[in-house]
Amino acid sequence: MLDLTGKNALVTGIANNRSIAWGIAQQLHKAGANLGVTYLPDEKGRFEKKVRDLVEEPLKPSLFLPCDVQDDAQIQSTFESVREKWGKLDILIHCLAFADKDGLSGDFSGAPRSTFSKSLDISAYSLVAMSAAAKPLMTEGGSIVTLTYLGGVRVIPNYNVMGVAKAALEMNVRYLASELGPLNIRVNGISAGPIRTLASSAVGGILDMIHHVEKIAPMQRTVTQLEVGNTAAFLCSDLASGITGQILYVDSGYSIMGM
Ligand code: NAD
Ligand code: 0WE
Repeated sequence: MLDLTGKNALVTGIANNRSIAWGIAQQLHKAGANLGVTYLPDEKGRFEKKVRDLVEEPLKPSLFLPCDVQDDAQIQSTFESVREKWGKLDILIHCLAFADKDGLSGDFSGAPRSTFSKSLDISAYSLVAMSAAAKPLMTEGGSIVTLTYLGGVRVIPNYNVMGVAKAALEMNVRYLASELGPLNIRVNGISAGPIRTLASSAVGGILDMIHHVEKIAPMQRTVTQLEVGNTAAFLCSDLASGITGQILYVDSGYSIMGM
């Protein structure tokens, strides 16, 4: 049975009730995990309040921490808090990405250097930095799960710089899995089909992409945050004890189609 009782899980990437990370957090909670939640701090504290109001009642997280992954000090203090409060960490959910708008439309070759490096920093390097900080805390083994997209292995119009960031992220999964395997820490990615979220809705044409998936995918529909959450819970559980370094597609079968 899928059972995460006694496991401490740190979930990044919740922005609102449409976030994939929110679907994951709910399924980890349902499976009995003890949750910690991080949020991206902003000047007015709006994100903090929004995320706190969302998670507080249903999930009762025992940790609620600001963590901008562009800031090494915030990553360090996040995992220092985990060490103080929990002692050990079992599960890390990496569910965040960012590219400036000029990296998500127009000519791929037109992307500025700063857009490219910022997107790779937030969307790919952050998994390396967080895994390094989690490593000494995963003393009884562990599971690290990140979220990726088909645009990291095939060309999806306008995904542009994010596609390169996801390609780097997927290779990070393999190198990290290789390094951390001897410690019984597994590292995997979930490649989700398009879902309407804050990030995807800010992209022009997401609804057209969803309709395309509904036409082409074997299951003739998109996937939900809670379906992705179930797969994440599986990957974090002992049911997946032999799985590491993999990218698991949760996309209604879309990616198998050639025409
Ligand atoms: P979302 O907007 O709900 O989540 C993105 C999160 O990234 C937000 O919580 C935001 O605060 C966080 N973030 C951005 N910059 C950050 C920083 N510097 N430090 C810390 N956090 C930061 O959107 P989502 O669609 O749920 O995205 C979550 C993940 O799922 C991303 O990795 C995305 O690439 C991936 N994904 C999304 C889809 C989709 O169609 N929505 C499909 C496949 C994969
Ligand atoms: O990974 C993503 C979205 C990532 C994302 C979205 C935004 C919009 C707002 C990263 N950075 C930003 N920056 C912003 O300013 N997805 C998989 C969803 C997505 O985004 C696309 C897609 C799909 C699908 C962009 C172009 C084409 C398809």
